[in-house]
Order: sequence, then C-alpha cells, then structure tokens
Amino acid sequence: MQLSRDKLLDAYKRMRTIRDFEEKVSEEFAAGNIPGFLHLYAGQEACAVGMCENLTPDDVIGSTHRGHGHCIAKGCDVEGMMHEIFGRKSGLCGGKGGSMHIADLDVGMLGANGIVGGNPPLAVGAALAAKTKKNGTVAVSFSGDGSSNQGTTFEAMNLAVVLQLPVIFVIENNGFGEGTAASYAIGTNDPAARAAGFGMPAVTIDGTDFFTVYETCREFVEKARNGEGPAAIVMEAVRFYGHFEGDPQLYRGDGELDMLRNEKDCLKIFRSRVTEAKLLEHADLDAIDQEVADRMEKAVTSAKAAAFPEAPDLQADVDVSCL
Ligand SMILES: Cc1ncc(C[n+]2csc(CCOP(=O)(O)OP(=O)(O)O)c2C)c(N)n1
Repeated sequence: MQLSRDKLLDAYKRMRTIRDFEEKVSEEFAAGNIPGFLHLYAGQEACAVGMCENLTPDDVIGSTHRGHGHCIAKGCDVEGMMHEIFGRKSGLCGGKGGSMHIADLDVGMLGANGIVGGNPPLAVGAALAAKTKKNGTVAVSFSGDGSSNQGTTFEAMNLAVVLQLPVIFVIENNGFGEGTAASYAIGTNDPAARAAGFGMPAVTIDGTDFFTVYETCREFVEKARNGEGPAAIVMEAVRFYGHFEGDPQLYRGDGELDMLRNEKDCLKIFRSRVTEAKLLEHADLDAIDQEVADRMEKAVTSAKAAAFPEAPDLQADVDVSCL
C-alpha cells in the first residue's frame, strides 16, 4: 500500500525525534545532568514507529525499561518526557517516574516498565477490557528478546489465545538481554515459533525497515480489531547504545557497532527507500532534521530551567488507601 506524503513525513519525524531525543539524553547523562538510569532505544526506531503509525489514540501500548521510543511513537509530549527524565516537577509524571516509568494514559501509553516481562500481562488486561467493552481498540505489548523468555510473557500469550483478545505481542530482538546473546538465552533461538506454539499467528520480520514493520503491523492490528484475536511479531532490530548508559559493551565484536550504524540504521534505510522511489526529497527530510534538532535543544534548555518537585509533592499521586 502506498503511504501518503503526510504519513511518510510524520513517520520520519517521529523516528528522527526518537533518535535525537536519545542522543541528547546520552550527552546530558554523560555530563552528569540526569539522575538515575538510562536505557536508550536508538537504532530500534522503525519498530516503535512502524507499529504505532497503525494505532489510534484510543489504542494502548505497554513498554519496557527501554521505553522512550515507544512513548514518542505513541504521542507522548516530548518536552514533558525531557522534563521527566531531568526529574522536574513539570515532567509527564511530575518528575517522580524518570526514564523507566514514563506513562501517559491520555495518549494510550500504559507505561514504561522496569520489570522485564512486566507489560505483557498489562496489555492482555487492557485487551480484555477492550473486548468486554466492545470498543474496537487494540492493545500492543512491546518486549525484548530477554523479556520473551519470562513466564509472565508465556501466561499472557496463553490467556490472549484462550480469550481471543485484541492484543499484539511485539518482540524486538536486538540480539542481547543485557550482555547475554539472544541466540544463547532463547532455547529454540526462535521466539516466533515459541509464540506460535501458544496458538497464534507469529512472524519474524526485519525491524530495521519501517515499511516492512508498518505493513506487517497493519495486517495484524486490523485482524485484532476485527475480532480475529492475538498475534506475535518478532522484529529483528539493532541497538546503537549499550544496554544502559555506561555499559562498555565488551560483548560486541570489533567494528560491530560501526557496521550496524553504517548498514542497519533504520533512518538511513528509510531515507534511501523514499528518495530512490521519489516519494520524498532529501530536502524534505533535511528540513525535519533541522526542526527536530532545534526542538531538542529547546527541550533540554527548558528542562534544565524547570523546578524540581518539592517535599509535599511526595505525597501527591500516592494511593494510601491500604495504610
Ligand atoms: C524481572 C526482571 N529480571 C531482571 C531484570 C534486570 N534486567 C533489566 S533489563 C534486562 C534485559 C532485558 O533484555 P530484553 O528483554 O532483551 O530487552 P532489551 O534490554 O534488549 O531492550 C534485565 C535482565 C529486571 N529488570 N526485571
């Protein structure tokens, strides 16, 4: 299917926004300006954006510890995210969540999640709510290859099949769970076959190509929306930064990262595909690069100038009903 010019520009802008966001926070973290822990998503942009371009604002997603890209792809306010990561009161979660706990229910972002395998059951719960209310929405669970080994994922997949829920399990296989190779840690080395074992359609695709991701997700999202039940999509992806910021990545081969950045960069692949097919001009994409770079500069400047939460804020948004 031919995507409209506006859709192509929007997809590129979202992917570029994720990349620049991650590069900015990496710099700021290295300079000691960001508290806590960061897991960067750069390299995997086509996975989040290729899926979320198929979703409506009422559809929901659940994410992982590597969640910035999913948040941006689903429509979270980027400035609010930057303030959140800087721990400011004006952040999306009042500065109390930080990188691993960004959530915004208004745009269907159920939350990043520090628990590996934590979000598949949440997405299944959301899909059960959607089916019960018959509201036609779909839930998407984003996981990593490591998360795909968790028992919570298996239980979630089984229940989704038994109840025929409108949920899609996306497994972004970036080759590693922390520093352990997926080829070692996944017994079958085939997470799609394992998902298929639960009784749902499951495919493995190239997660560096936006168009492949978009088309595959479109098919399964439509089916889920039409009551045809769950599916799993394994996206072969690459991550450009370490598992966490500060990871020396000693488990990588010599020159591996340079090769990945040269040959498997989903932004470069997108640019070649759309310019060679004369769908967009280089100038269109360059203009977006500039606009996004300016926006990131401003987001960082405003985050640094914003106020931190104060002591009384500690008691806001806390459920004390069980005390
Ligand atoms: C239940 C649980 N076990 C272990 C961890 C520690 N941990 C954090 S990230 C991670 C690796 C996750 O790998 P993967 O699911 O492939 O995601 P990726 O980091 O590659 O995006 C681990 C083991 C955790 N946060 N939660």
